[in-house]
Amino acid sequence: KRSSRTFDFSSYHTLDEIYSWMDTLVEDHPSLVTKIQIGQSYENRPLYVLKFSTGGSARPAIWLDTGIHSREWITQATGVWTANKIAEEYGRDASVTAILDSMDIFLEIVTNPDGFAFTHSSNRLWRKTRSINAGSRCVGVDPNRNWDAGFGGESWAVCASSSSNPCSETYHGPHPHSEREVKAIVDFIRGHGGVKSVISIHSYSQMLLFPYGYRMTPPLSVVSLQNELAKKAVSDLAAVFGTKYTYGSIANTIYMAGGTTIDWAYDNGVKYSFSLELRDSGRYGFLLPSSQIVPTATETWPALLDIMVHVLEHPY
Ligand code: PAY
Ligand code: ZN
Repeated sequence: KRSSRTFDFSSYHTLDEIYSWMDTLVEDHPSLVTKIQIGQSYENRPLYVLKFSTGGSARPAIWLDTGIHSREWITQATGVWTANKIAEEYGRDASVTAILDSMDIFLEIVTNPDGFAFTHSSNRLWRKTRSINAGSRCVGVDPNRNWDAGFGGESWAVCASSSSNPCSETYHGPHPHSEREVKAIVDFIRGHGGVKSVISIHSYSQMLLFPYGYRMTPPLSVVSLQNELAKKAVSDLAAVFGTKYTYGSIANTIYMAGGTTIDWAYDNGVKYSFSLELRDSGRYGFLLPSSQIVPTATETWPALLDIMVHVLEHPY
């Protein structure tokens, strides 16, 4: 019989392997985990989300996504490990139990499945979606520039925000939410109505980021809170293996970027919106050796828990 536990968490897997593993996780934890489909990708692949819930109706929720940029393989791998961890720790770990006794967790592991399939078949370093751009030979839109928050903006004074050129790695797309993979999440979060935290997981750079990316000034009403929470999270992460993370707003910590996931979430009422940039800091970059999967996921876990517990303890 298949088992979610005998899966090799220390290897990188294909889309089919991850999708089939999701079914075994659901089989192994039928009263906790369900799989829902929130849409279809440009190439008609299903967009699956794991729902962790102990019942109730219209409970507040935490949204996690990994792999919106397909080449960031450590993130989908961390998503798999984290899904298994959540399922195994419910009823054992006090924090996970408390969180799931009053909130639901949604986790989209392969947020850009077309791109992910393409990183396996053709180009390991593909970042964008795989949508065809009218009038251009270049394929794909950057799904972390496609959200309706500071969309566009390549004309701003500070560079590296986003591009109107379909051949660019940071092409923002023809209009906000043009990408099905983005629109599916927008519709899901809007339709749900009770998402209190969005944590969007990228690699690499070892950072914990919060809004804004599209302007230099973070939201003043929450910036000290975000700084406090981020400080605790990165310190608990570092306590595991000594891995050092920096933290701050996207614009102040990495660069300006218009149209990002967490800026959209924050501007649409999700107070606890964070983005993680996992290992490493550049030696291997996107090609992080598989020997680092379990260590990376293991050290990220306490940081995720810090945010989730904070959300649980500060209802709004
Ligand atoms: O995490 O939202 C964030 C920050 C902005 C990211 C982006 O450019 O979309 C940062 C990059 C990413 O994870 O996509 C950083 C990596 C190293 C890159 O591709 O430059
Ligand atoms: Zn990314």
